[in-house]
Formats: sequence, structure tokens, C-alpha cells
Amino acid sequence: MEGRPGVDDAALEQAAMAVLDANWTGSATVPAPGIYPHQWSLDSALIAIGLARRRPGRAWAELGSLFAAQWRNGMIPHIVFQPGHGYFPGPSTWRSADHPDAPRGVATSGLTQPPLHAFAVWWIWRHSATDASDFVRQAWPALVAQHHYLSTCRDLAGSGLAAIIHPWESGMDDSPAWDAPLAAIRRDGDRYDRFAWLAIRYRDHGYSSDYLRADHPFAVECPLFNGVWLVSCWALSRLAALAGADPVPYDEAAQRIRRALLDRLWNGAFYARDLRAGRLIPICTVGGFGPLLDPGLPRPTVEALADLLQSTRFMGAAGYPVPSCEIRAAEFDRATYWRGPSWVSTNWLLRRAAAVHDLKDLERALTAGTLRLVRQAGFRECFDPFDGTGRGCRDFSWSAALTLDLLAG
Ligand code: 9WN
Repeated sequence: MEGRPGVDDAALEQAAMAVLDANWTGSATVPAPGIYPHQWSLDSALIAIGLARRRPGRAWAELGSLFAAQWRNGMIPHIVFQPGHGYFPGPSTWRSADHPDAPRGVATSGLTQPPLHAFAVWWIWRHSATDASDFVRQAWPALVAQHHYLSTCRDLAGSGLAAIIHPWESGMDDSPAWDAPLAAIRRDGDRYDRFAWLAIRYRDHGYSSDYLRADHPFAVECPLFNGVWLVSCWALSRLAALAGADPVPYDEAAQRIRRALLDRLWNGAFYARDLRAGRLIPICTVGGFGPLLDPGLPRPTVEALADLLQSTRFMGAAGYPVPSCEIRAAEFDRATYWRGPSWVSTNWLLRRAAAVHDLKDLERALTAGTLRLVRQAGFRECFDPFDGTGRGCRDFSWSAALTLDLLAG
């Protein structure tokens, strides 16, 4: 009988490294050849996590090139453009060069993405075979500035949570959670026209946080974005001593975010809050499990979330973990990006959450299910949650990088 290539661990690992080598530009890893030819912030954090045990030097370089594109106000842009490659919206839409806070010599977008970077730095440091304290010290100022930006410029409601001001900032751009706030924008045109319009409107208001607070039509407190922010505060508190800093403010920040998540986004599950409509968005998505990343989440909340995740609304009725939208929702669509398919990124984050909360069966199910997906369908962007069919682009970097970590145990 003929075997499938890449099924055994060594071959799978080699195939994953080959994808990452092919997508490496010399300073960063593009998410996928062709379709995503630039550096993305969330992708870089996940790729660095995946490379931590195998290629720590490259993991640090990946983050270093992203931090070099940080804005003076601390914002880490969601895209850092590589010259000579097309993409819409590209540098001529964002016009970062015209903004006094943007870095010189490199073009970036004007939005941000989930701030996983402090956690990624902690992860690489934690898994390094040699002493990585110097790298932590080098990364420290960028991380502190990023967190300062989020608490001063993005806590739009003064609630303790950061607001995303565009679906692209969530990392789950097509999620049905954004349907209602997008539909409330009085504009002609489809979803993508609204995406572009929102970005251009923010640009035309000088990327100003006063404008965001007062007038920007899309402002949402997302549980994934804030769960990631919380775990990065937790990581900063663990790293502070290495940088000669006080850990207490970061522990306090994590507590503040935890309280706000529970007070503002919890209603039997975590939901996103639409700040413009003043209400929770009543659809359960994989983003609602973001707060599980918090090691300090109260046990009853952990158990309620683990039950929901394993119920027939999510993993219990799917062949492969974890559908990006609850299966019973009218908006669920098994084939369309964040409206149903399973992703290696969210699977990995939930596996980390399961490990932190000592949910061994869940951790094993997420590891085995995710490895089955990439063994069967390759390093695709996302996967059909029922039959595992690969969707979106091929040779997707974070799918390959996080596979390296899953194989390491
Ligand atoms: C817009 C690069 C990015 C990921 C996001 C994913 C998708 C972009 C797009 O691709 O977003 O930023 O064109 O749809 O939703 O998570 O970072 O891989």
C-alpha cells in the first residue's frame, strides 16, 4: 500500500520547516506566498512561538523586524510592507509615511492586531536552551510601549478593555460577530467596501485616538483581543525582573482586564461588546474562548467555558477542532474563513489554555485533532470542521510553525 508523504512526525516536521524557509524573506516570514506577501503582526507572534524550540534565533529576528516598525505612540502595525509586492490596501492607502508617529524607511498599515507579542517573548525565553535574557531586555521597551498604547489610546469606553476599531484588528476579520456593527454603518457597498471605508476614514482623521473615542463608527470590545492582552500582561509580569522592572503594574493590569472581561463581556459565555450600539453581540464564536488563556480565570468560569467548547455547539459535533463559529448559529458556514472553519492558530491558543488550566483531555483532543488536520490536508490556512478539507491558501506559515510546537509535545 502506498503511504502519504508527511504523515510521520519527522517528515511532517521537515515539511513544516520547508514551508517556513520558503516564506522567510530574510527578515520576516510572510503568512503565505502570493496572497499575503508582507509581514503580519499576529502571524509573526504565532510563527515566533512555533519556531521557539527549533530556531530560537529566527524567532527573535521575526519579532525584531516587527518591533522595528512600531509607531512612536507604541502601536504595532498589523502589516509591515515588503517593497515590490502588491496588496490591497497597500502603502498608498495607509500613507503611514505622512504620519509623524509612523516609522521612517518602512511602510505600514495604520491598524493593529491582537497583542500576543509579550506572551511570544515569554514563550521563546521559556523554551530557549540557552540564556535568552538579552533578547528579552531588547524586546522590553517595545512591549511596554505597545501595552501603554493599548491602555491609553484604545480603552475607548474607559472600561479597562481595549477596543478594536476595525474587523481586521481582531485577527478574525470575517467573523459573524462583526456583521451587526458593520451593518449599522450607513454606507452603500458590501462588507469589503466597508472594511476599506473604515480604514480610510480612520486615516483621514490622522489615526487619532480622540477621533476614535468620539466618532469612529466601529468600536468593539473583543474577548479574544482582550484575553490575549491579559495573557501578555501576565507574561510581562513574569519577564519584568529580567528587564530590571517592577512586575506589580503588570499583575494589576491583568487583574483589571480580568474584572472588566467578567463584568462587561460575560453572559454565560464571553461575547463581544459593540460600544456604538451599547450591547453585547449575541453570537458565540471561537473568540469567546480567548479569556481562557488567563491563568487566573476563576475555576467556575473555566469549567463553563470548557463545557461549552466540548459541547455540540463547538467541538462535540465537529469532526475536527475548533469551529470558528458555533455550529447551531444561522451564520455558521463550514467553508468561509472565520464563519465556521477550524484554524491552527485558535486551536493552539486553546490548547495552551487547556494546559494552563490542567484540562488534560481537552489538551490532548486539541493536539491530536490539529495534527490530524495538517497530516491529512497540509498546512492550509483553515479547514472544514466536519471533514477536515483544507480551505484558503496553501503553505500557510502559522499552520506550519505551530505544527512544530505541537510535534514537540
Ligand atoms: C487582513 C494574514 C492575516 C491574518 C488574519 C486573517 C487574514 C487579512 C485578510 O490574514 O486577515 O488582515 O486579508 O483577510 O484573518 O488573522 O493575520 O495571515
